[in-house]
Amino acid sequence: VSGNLKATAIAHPNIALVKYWGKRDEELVLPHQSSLSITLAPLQVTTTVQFGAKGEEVELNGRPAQGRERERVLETIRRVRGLAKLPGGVRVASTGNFPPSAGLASSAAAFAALSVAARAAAGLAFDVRASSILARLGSGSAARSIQGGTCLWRRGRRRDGTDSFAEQVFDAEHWPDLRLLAVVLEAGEKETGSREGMKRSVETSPFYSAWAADAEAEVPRAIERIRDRDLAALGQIAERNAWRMHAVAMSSDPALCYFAPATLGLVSALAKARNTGLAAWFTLDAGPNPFILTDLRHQGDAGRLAREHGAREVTTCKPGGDARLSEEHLF
Ligand code: 2P0
Repeated sequence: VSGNLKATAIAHPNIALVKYWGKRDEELVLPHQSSLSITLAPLQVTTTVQFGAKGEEVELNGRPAQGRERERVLETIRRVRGLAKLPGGVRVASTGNFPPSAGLASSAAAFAALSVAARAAAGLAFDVRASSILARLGSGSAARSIQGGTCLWRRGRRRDGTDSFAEQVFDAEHWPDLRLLAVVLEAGEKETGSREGMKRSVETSPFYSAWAADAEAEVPRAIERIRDRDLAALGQIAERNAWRMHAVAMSSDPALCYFAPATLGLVSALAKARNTGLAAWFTLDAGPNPFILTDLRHQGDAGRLAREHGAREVTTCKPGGDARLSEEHLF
C-alpha cells in the first residue's frame, strides 16, 4: 500500500435514523447535535488516491470533477498532504455502484473512501477517529461511514472539533435480518442541497433549538432499540425523527419542502399497511426518496408496496461493514 504513495479504499454510504441537520461551525463541519446511522451494503464507493503525480487530477464516475466538487476533494487531499508533508501533485479517481443523484447519500461514502484511501496512500496508519474527522471535514455524514453496522457521531464540545467524530456502536453482524430499502420515487438533483438547507434551518427556523435538543435525546433511545433488535420501537423513533427534521426544514424561511407528492403517498400507504401487519417504517433525508426500515421477513411486501406507490427502483440494503483498503486500484 505505501511506498508507491497509492492506495484504494471502499466505503459504504449510511442512512441516519437520528439525523444530522444543522452546523454550529460551518468551516469545521461541527453539528449542533449527535446523530445515529446504519451503514448500507451493498452500496459502495471505491476511490484510488496517488500522491506524487503530475498536477492535480480528480475523476468522479469517469468524468473530470469540476468546480466546487473538485475543490472539496482537493481540500481533503491537502489536509492529508499537510499531515504527511508530501510534495507534488495527486491523482484521484472514484466510482460508485449506484447513481450519485438518487439521494442515496453518495457524498458520505465518497468522502469516507477518499479519507481512508488518502491517509493510506500517504503512509499514515489506519485510525478510526482521524479518518472520521477527516471525512467529516469533507461532508458531515461521511464521518459515519468509516465503520460498519451502527455508528454514532457524537457532536462533541471542543471548538477545534477534535471530539466530533463517529464510532461504531454495534457491528454489521449484530442485526443481520435488518433491511433498509432505498426507494427511488424521483431521480434528479434536488433543488436545495443539504448544506444550504440545514444552514437556512439553523438561521431561520423558530423550532431549531427544539429540534437539536430532541434529536440529542433520541440518540440513546435509538441505541437501546437497536441493542434489543426491536424493529417496531426503532421504526417509531426513526419516523418521528424524520418528521421532526422535515418540520424544521418546512418551518425555515423560505420554507424547504423535500417531500414530493409521491413521497407523501408512499408514507401514508405505509402507515395504513402497518395496521394490517406490515412491519415497515420510513425515514427521509433531504430529498423525495425515502428509505423503508424493515426486516428479512417483510422486505418483499414492503418492496411491493413501494412499487405500487410509484417506486421506479427499490434497492434492498442491509448493515454493511467497515471502510476497507483494496488492492484493486482504479488506475
Ligand atoms: C444525515 N443529511 O444525517 C442528514 C439527514 C441529510 C438529511 O447529512 O454539509 O452531505 O456536507 O455536512 O452530510 C446530508 O448532508 O452535509 C446529511 P454537509 P451532508 O444523513
